[in-house]
Amino acid sequence: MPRTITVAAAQSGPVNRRTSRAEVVERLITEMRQARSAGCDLIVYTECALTAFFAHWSIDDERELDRWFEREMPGPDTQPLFEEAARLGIGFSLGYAELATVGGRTRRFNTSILVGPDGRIVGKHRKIHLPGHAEHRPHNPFQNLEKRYFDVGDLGFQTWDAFGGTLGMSICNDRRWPESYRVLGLLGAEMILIGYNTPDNIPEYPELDRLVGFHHELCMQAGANQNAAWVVAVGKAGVEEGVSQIGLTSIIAPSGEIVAQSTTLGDELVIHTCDLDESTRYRGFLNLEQNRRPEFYGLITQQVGQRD
Ligand code: CDV
Repeated sequence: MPRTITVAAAQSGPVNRRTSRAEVVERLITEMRQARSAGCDLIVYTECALTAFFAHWSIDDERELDRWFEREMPGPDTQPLFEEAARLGIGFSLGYAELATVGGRTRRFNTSILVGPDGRIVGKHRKIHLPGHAEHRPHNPFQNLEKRYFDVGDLGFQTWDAFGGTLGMSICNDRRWPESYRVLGLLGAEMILIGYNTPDNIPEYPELDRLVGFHHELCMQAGANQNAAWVVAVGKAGVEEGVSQIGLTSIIAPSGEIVAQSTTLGDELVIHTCDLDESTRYRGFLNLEQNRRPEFYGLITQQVGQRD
């Protein structure tokens, strides 16, 4: 029996900072219906898909900051997305800013969830690698204040049995780190879902502007191939609140090849039928089960600790 997932990577065009959650959810539902009509089993939305990416500007007032976060999922504005998914029988992955109470403390996470075709939450990832800075940099044309607005994710990397396979999630900057894919690979991930907000320039590193798209693809193609997994990477695109974002929403096979990619800087569905047995074949080629050496990881951590 072939094990396939037809997946729609739902690239998002810009979201205005004044656009309400309800309006964005309407937009996501439209894409969900299109994906289902195209035979998709799963639609993947981007990082912080419900709002403009507010880490790009400075917010001093805590109560104002909280307005960008979801206190419950689903909440009143997002419930229709869950209901429509269950009605259509399609799963989804959604990135959002999460306000949570952990150990009696209020925490803010950059989160994504995986939802099954019955509309129930299957899994949750909280972003671990937070880029940017904590202090406002008034001379920059835009900020990346993720280090101020978010706590480091406390759930580690996990996989879930869903859609006939084993799936994992990462969020944006997580994709630049080999350990994200490696841990997911060791946990058996056959498909890794990633949402991102990636500007096409970083104010402090103008010399890297020409390499932004290349680095985006390089880390994901390597991560996919070295860990025998499909990677579905979904971006914000176009100019949002003065910040130009790359798009380049991509579906990458375990061979490392990009098999489908967006061609616009707006809302666009990138669709591909992914054969999970390709992941099995590449695991065999790498002899991943035998040749991976998790017993060395503790040793490496120890050695790095000693050097520090
Ligand atoms: N949202 C992100 O994590 N963005 C980073 C940018 C700031 C470099 C990224 O890794 O794409």
